[in-house]
Formats: sequence, C-alpha cells, structure tokens
Amino acid sequence: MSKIGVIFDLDGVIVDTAKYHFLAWKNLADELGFEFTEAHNELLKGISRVHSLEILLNIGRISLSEDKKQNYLTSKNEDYLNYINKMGPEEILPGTEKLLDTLDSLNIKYVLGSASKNAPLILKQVNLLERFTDIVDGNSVSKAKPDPEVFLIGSKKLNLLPEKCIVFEDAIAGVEAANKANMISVGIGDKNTLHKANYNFNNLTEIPENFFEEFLSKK
Ligand code: B16
Ligand code: MG
Repeated sequence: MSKIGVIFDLDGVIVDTAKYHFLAWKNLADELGFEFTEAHNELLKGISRVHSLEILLNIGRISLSEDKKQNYLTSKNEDYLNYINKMGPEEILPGTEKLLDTLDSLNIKYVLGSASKNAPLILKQVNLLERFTDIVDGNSVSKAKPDPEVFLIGSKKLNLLPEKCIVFEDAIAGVEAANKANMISVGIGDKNTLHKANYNFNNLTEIPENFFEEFLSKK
C-alpha cells in the first residue's frame, strides 16, 4: 500500500456546485425580501448548510424561530437538488479525471472530505462515485470545517496517519481544517485567499505530474 493518501473536497475542487447553492440561497433571500449577492455567496463556501443559513439571515438582519429555520433549510435544499439532479459528467472541473488517473497509477488511495450532505448524490450524477475508496461528508461529522473532524475521519478511512494525507481544498475553512489536522494542505483557487495552504494552484490542471513523488520518497 502507498505511504500517502489524498482527501478531496468536493465543491470548488471537483465540481462547481457553488453556483447552484447561490441560486437556491438567492431564491430564499428573495422570498424573505432582501438582496443576496455573489459576493455574499463567497462567505458560504465550505461552510455547513446550517451555518450558511445563519450567515444569510445575518445579512438580511432577520431572526427566525427554530421551526422556521428548519423549514427554510428543507426548502432551500429541495430547490438546490433540482439543479443537482440535472448535473452530468460534463460538469467535472478540468484536470480532475487526469489527476485521479495519476493517483490510480501510483496506487495512491483517495477519499472525499466534503461538508455537503449531498456529496454522494453529486458524485453519482457526475459518474465519479465508484472511483473513491470512501466518502466522508456532512452526514458523517458532528463538527463542521474549520474543525478538522471531516479530514481526520478521512485519514482513518485511508488507514494513514494525518501527516501522510494530502488535502485538496478551495475554501479558507477547509484549508484551516487540513492544517489543524496536521495534513499537507493544497489550496485550489486564489493564492492570496488561500495563503495558509502549504501549496497553491489555481485549479487541478496545474498539479504537476511529479507532485506526489516528493511525498512518496519521504520516510
Ligand atoms: P449541502 P464542500 C460545501 O461543500 C459547500 O462549499 C458549501 O457552500 C455548502 O454549504 C456545504 O457544502 C453544505 O452543502 O447543503 O449540500 O449539505 O466544499 O465542503 O464540498
Ligand atoms: Mg469546497
């Protein structure tokens, strides 16, 4: 077995579901009567669904009963799923499949480490579900990113120590979670935003072929 393993975030690394989250949150904000912009949506990247609603309600300066919050969480997700159910493999972000092929050829195992409770469905929609050794998602954790729980469970699924795991993440909260877990963090996206990551690339097409060699050769 390989000495290292990889944990992939989903939204923003493998697929861009942020655009669908945006449409669904915006519909909710419209219903509640305030403006929700793409800049606001940036604040929700990598953040759990429940916490996202809290941030959204803060933006609108709205306070709701717990019952109402639960109803809105359900209706937002139903709305979001209408978009997800139309997704197909053409929505896989560039470089993903080539990177997975490289990992397969090096015998490096990989799991998913996502905040999304819809992660298995999204992977199924884009025909990637079978490729992952395991899925750790929003249903498996009690603490959301930036807590390291999701990635620490991922390392257990890989049967590896945290320091032997490489995490690909597009969100600040996710990079923080990987760093707290004592893993190797790779920021995918804006280098300035993700400056706490150990390595930075704009997207997965930029990962060099020999990127993993350095880690495989370490004792
Ligand atoms: P759901 P990731 C995250 O996915 C998204 O970035 C974030 O915007 C979303 O609120 C969260 O999943 C929960 O998603 O409503 O589907 O459970 O980046 O951790 O893969
Ligand atoms: Mg993400």
